[in-house]
Amino acid sequence: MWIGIVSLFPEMFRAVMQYGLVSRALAAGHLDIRLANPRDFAADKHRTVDDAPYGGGPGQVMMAEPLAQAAESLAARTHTAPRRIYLTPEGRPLNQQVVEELVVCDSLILIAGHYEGIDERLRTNACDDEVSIGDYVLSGGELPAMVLVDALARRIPGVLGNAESLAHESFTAGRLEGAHYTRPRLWRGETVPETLLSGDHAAVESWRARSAFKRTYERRPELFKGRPLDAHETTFIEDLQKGGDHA
Ligand code: 6GU
Repeated sequence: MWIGIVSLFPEMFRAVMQYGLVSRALAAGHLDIRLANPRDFAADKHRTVDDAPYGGGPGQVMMAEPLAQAAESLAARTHTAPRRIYLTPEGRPLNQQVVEELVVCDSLILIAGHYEGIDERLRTNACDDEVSIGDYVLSGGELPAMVLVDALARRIPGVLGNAESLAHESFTAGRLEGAHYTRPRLWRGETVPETLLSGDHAAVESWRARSAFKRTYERRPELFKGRPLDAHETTFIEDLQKGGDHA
């Protein structure tokens, strides 16, 4: 997957590009990330990229032309027409479904805005999509762009080693993950659930399913909406309501 990013602070992206999963995806050639700074496309010697809003009011607005040129310089470096995404709190909320939808794109351009926003004409003419990472306001689109890059990278085929870590994971199956434990067996007086030490694979699987179900039921019951419960899950709920959970 090819991702171009338009940002006034391209150095911020080192944070994701030099560490962890994204850096591995880059090194293995599963992912290619290119950056362009709209300041390099400013028309004046002060390299101005923002101006006062027409009609007055506080704050500054990012000018359309430097952003458009930065995005176009990136698009010229890829072979497929990239889907252009503006990161904004007014965008559609990012969730795993949106990630799955975007990861099938060959190329993306992510546009990170600053100040009070970007000129509306860029949004309507040079963006295909708008994405938000939640109902709170950040000072710029860089962190949201990094969030999206990370979520995408781990869904690119070949990036995650262990297929199981995907299959069992939160939201892939429409639920949260359950509890995990590792050594030592006794930590500060607290032990590990017996079933996990039993070596009984069927019992372990069942324990994990219950643990995941319990967590989802207690914290995010709305995730079950639109998905009928199976017989096991119905029994889990009855157990939980009786206070007799085992996970
Ligand atoms: Cl995508 N941008 C900004 N500036 N703030 C946000 C956001 C995006 N998503 C949530 N808050």
